[in-house]
Amino acid sequence: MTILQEISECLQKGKVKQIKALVQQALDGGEDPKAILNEGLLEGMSVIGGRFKREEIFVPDVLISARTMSMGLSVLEPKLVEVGNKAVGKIVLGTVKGDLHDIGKNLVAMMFKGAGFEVYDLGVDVDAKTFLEKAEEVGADIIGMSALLSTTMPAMKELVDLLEEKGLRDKYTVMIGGAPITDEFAKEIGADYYTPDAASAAEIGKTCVLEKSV
Ligand code: B1M
Repeated sequence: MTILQEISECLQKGKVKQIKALVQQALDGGEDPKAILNEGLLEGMSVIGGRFKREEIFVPDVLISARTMSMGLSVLEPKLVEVGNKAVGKIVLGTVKGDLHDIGKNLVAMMFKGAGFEVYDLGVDVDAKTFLEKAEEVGADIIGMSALLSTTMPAMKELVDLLEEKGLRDKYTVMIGGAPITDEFAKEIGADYYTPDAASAAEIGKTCVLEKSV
């Protein structure tokens, strides 16, 4: 078994205590941090997602794997985030109201930090008003929302509507993502960008802010 497979297995089995040492061992052995993320941690979480869907495992099992994932990510974060000197811009980020999934959102935060952004992470279960208040307070360029449940996707539209209502729609770039989100949905609710993963979110965010500043 390769070390990346071991990491995936460790996450699937929810071995919270072992994961840090294993990720560190992989880094010390010269594995690419992105491979550790994609082929180790995310691969394991994808297996867990499939088992959860087929009802072979249940919420407590998923929670343990999610905690293991976060532990693994904490070792990986400094390697994934190589911040440049100059602040590119500011993003206010969170998971929408009613939704407690934060692993993807945390990855998005990491990638934006790595792209040189100041990241204001509001956590989970964030309503539209809170997103907007924070964005106004810090002078954000981007508001980023994550949703993992089909039932919480509509909460994204509430922010777009609130921005329209306050005459602030053009002030912010609205970016959205999460497993059930699509490009079509983004267009439908009037968000500026949907991206399928954290790395492309940061790339697009950076391009956007740099273009606006020219
Ligand atoms: Co939940 N859950 N969950 N869960 N969970 C899903 C999402 C589900 C698809 C599982 C399934 O049935 N197959 C399903 C949703 C079905 C649906 O609505 N379509 C589901 C369900 C039903 C539920 C509960 C309702 C279960 C219950 O209680 N009966 C409940 C809801 C709680 C709530 O939020 N109110 C629930 C609870 C949980 C746990 C708490 C146990 C745990 C979350 C722990 C945590 O996040 N701290 C959990 C988990 C872990 C999952 C799965 C297994 C994994 C999600 C994950 O972290 N993936 C998930 C199954 C799945 O997705 N296949 C599932 C890894 C993560 C890196 O991916 O977040 O998609 P993701 O992020 C990606 C991209 O989407 C993108 O970047 C990342 C990759 O680079 N991205 C963005 C994300 N946000 C972005 C924002 C952007 C741009 C890109 O711009 C701003």
